[in-house]
Amino acid sequence: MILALAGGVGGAKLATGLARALPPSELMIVVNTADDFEHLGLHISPDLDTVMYNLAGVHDPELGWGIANETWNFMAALKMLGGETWFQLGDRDLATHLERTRRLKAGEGLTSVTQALHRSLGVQHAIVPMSDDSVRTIVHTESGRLAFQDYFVRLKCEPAVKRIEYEGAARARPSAAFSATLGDERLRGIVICPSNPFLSVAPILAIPGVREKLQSRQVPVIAVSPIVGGRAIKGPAAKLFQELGKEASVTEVARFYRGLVDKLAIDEVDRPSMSAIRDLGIEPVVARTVMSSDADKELLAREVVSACVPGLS
Ligand code: FO1
Repeated sequence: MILALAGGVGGAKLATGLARALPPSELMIVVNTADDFEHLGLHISPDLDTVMYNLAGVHDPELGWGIANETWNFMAALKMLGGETWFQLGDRDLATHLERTRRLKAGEGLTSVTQALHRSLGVQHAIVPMSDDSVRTIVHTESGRLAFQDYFVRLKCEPAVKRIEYEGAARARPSAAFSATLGDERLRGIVICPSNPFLSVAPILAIPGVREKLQSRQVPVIAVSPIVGGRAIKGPAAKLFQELGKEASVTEVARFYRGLVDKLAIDEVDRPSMSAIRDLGIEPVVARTVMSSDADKELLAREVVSACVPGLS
């Protein structure tokens, strides 16, 4: 079994590739939930939904989030009423948030709600939240303390970031399925998707016991760099590295994951950084890390799985 840690659009792309390469019994995808928030009375879980829509094949490939061929009548009506429209909720996507919120309010946990949504959309692979407890990313910026979606969507990642906090992480427990996978004797490798290290992966690692469990496992851990040739494939990763006083490079990604990963998949253009990565005790694996098509996603998934467990994919 392979455990994948994912968040954001890069995470959803590799998760899709992994789901194409491995049967449901051999893959567990654990997703960041620190981007979750309450909005218009609804519980929104952007990363869980992005992975779910991608695996269900209904995602919007242009936006990277939401559902393809979406309609926006709800947003237009809300705008007419003078409501809050900075966070776009499509009509079909809205149903997901309504149903999730209804079930959570009725007392179900986030893992159970997520499973029910997956069943309805025909997703067979296991995608679970990192935790059923509330963890919220707070971004401390030049303009003050910002809730994650305020920073990310409303302010378009413009304020310079000084520090990032994962509120609630210290009290959170990994979801039962995540915990069980970490202790599962069938676990053969761990893949950290090309998700934003600070925004998508760090919240997962901030849950007490997770980093230690990952480190003490006797299975290979491979991360895929979200930085290619000094730039982020999507999103603010490069900007964040710089604002936090680091260079946006695969070597800094390696430094971020030092002590946790055995291998780092980097793109062909980053070959010159191979020896610097090796000096950090991490084995670089050159792969095609930019995923445009489903075939790219599957190819990269097969490469990272076989770098972890030769012969499995
Ligand atoms: N991202 C945006 O940039 N603008 C939006 O209006 C927006 C709405 C949205 C609605 C539902 C959903 O599941 C995701 C949505 N996202 C939107 C994406 C999301 O905020 C980010 O991609 C993640 O939180 C970062 O991984």
